Amino acid sequence: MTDFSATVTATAPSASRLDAQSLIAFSPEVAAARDAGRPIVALESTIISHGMPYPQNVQTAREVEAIVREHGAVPATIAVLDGRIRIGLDDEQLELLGRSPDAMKLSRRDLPFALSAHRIGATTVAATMICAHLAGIEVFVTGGIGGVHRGAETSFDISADLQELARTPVAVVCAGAKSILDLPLTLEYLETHGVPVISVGQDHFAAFYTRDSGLKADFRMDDAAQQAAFLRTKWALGLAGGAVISNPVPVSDEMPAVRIQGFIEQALAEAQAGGISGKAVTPYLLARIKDLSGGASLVTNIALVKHNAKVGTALAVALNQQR
Ligand code: PSU
Ligand code: MN
Repeated sequence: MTDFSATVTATAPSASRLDAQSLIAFSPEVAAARDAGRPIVALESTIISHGMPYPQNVQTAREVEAIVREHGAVPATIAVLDGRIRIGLDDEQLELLGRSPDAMKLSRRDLPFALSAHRIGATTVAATMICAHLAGIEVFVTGGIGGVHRGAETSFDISADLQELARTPVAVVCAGAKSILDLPLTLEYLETHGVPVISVGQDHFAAFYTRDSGLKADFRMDDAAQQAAFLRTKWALGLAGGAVISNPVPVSDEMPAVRIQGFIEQALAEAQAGGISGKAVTPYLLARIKDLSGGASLVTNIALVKHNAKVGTALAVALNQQR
């Protein structure tokens, strides 16, 4: 009988070494926080690479991280570099991501490609949720989530963020979703997939640049302890998925609704005329609205992310206390 055991042992270990944990690299700060059982807040990177221009993107990312630290948690900005999911980025990595034209926008479908092909990748809400969950992080702070696009009944353009919210147990703190999207349909879609939308400080779902979408959120919970109790209960029941924590932009940073609506309509019309499709749609609209508003939308965008960082950090601290 031929003995194949040598060949088997020679090949098997390398195949079995490729598990999720071997694809993750923690920064020293995040690794220390994990060892100490401290609260950690995940932060996305598509907002850095595709959501804001350089250098405001890198500057904002650092300031948001500082807010998380100030309020008692450890920030973990997530991206793909050198074939690893990076949980926590150093200055050099953040800079690379913020100014590299090669940075890919990674959603669920793209993660294996960027990792296996060693590409530079920024994670969207969907991909950041996946990576945060693999890293044992329960709270993730961003600007706005993707949603059902206007005209989705013919384009089928529904962000993978919504499916991810239905399946991956991470709470996403955001300023709602932009009205470049169809917000009523976005809420319908979330309802169908069992994703709770929790509003902070008001009854209505937030609309990113403006506080009020005119649409009621499912639940209002102003208190981090209340939000944490809700999430602990959801997950104790074995209910899959996360939750949207909708935190409206502060009044002082809000944009006038009529003004922003005009820019949104124009950007949408230009996107359609230019045949922009697929993953390019959202970055195109964000950049156009920024230009049309003379940079005003960027100021609001930065302010709301910082506000979300405070609310998200309070939630991470509360979840840690209710462990
Ligand atoms: N909405 C924003 N700012 C953003 C994004 C959405 O207000 O930066 C980014 C996020 O990374 C989000 C992604 O996950 O766009 C959604 O892209 P799409 O619509 O292609 O799914
Ligand atoms: Mn899309």
